[in-house]
Amino acid sequence: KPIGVISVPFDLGAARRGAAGGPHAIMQAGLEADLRRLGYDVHRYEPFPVDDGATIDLGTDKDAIATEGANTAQSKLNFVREVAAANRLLAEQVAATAARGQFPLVLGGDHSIAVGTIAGMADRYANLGVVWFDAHSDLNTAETTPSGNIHGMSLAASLGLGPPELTGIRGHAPKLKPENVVLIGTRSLDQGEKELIRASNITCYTMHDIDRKGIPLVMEETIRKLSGSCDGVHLSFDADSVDPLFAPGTGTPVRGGISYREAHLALELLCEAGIVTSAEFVEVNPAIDIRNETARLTVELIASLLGDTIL
Ligand code: DIR
Ligand code: MN
Ligand code: MN
Ligand code: MN
Repeated sequence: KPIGVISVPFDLGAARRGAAGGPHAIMQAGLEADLRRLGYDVHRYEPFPVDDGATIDLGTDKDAIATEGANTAQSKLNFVREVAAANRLLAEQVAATAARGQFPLVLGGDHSIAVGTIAGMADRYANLGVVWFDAHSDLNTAETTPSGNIHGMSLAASLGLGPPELTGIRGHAPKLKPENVVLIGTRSLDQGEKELIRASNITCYTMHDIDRKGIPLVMEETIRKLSGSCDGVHLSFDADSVDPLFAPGTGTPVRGGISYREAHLALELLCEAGIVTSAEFVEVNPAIDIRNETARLTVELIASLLGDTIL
């Protein structure tokens, strides 16, 4: 079982810095040993050079920049040039990893990197499904974003909505069809995102739905839907989908998330279904974590997705 671990130390898409340390924190928490224990042949790719320090003063106050040019469209897309550059590289690396027969496992980084991962996988799968665990929906566009932060726009970009620098990576847009997208754990939506979800065929299991149906039924419905219509399935897992009680080390925590066991059970059920063809774990921010707890949770969740069982 070959697996390709791709580290993406990039966080210019986020509201605050720190998630660039995610890959290192997750490796420190013992990912590689766990994968080997589960029988995987682990291929680790060196974190690629992302355009960051060369053009960005690390002391830059992003809010100040956003306010300065608040009336221009450009101001609504913080660091879009850097985000696009990182995602072009990532898309290429993901596509190459999959072409070698390895399961691409991407470690973020902020959630803007989903653009590149999905672009790389959409090369292979014309009907790529996506399961998007997140407190948010990341469905903003330049027109609707309240923050200008691109980690809140990456799913929209993958659906072909957003700036051409992002939607056009690897030459074709859209990468995803709305009917192949399932959001799980949603509890913080901006107005434009709500309107887009209501007007589209995107499936959205909010925390309200999870409370009512329970994770087993939510996952059963998700698996049935995607296995019927998709040739591949990408799991995009934002650490903030989990309740901050269990995942404190993330940049935009929202209380009322899925519990420790709900997160595990969801990924155990995805594993059992055998439909996932790539995965990414994003928004782990060691700078605000507590004893690397969120990175350690992430290692456990990756193990559940990849076959670890209690007994
Ligand atoms: C918010 C926050 N919807 C935005 N999004 C986050 O800035 O667009 N996504 N934090 O993970
Ligand atoms: Mn090998
Ligand atoms: Mn997200
Ligand atoms: Mn989020």
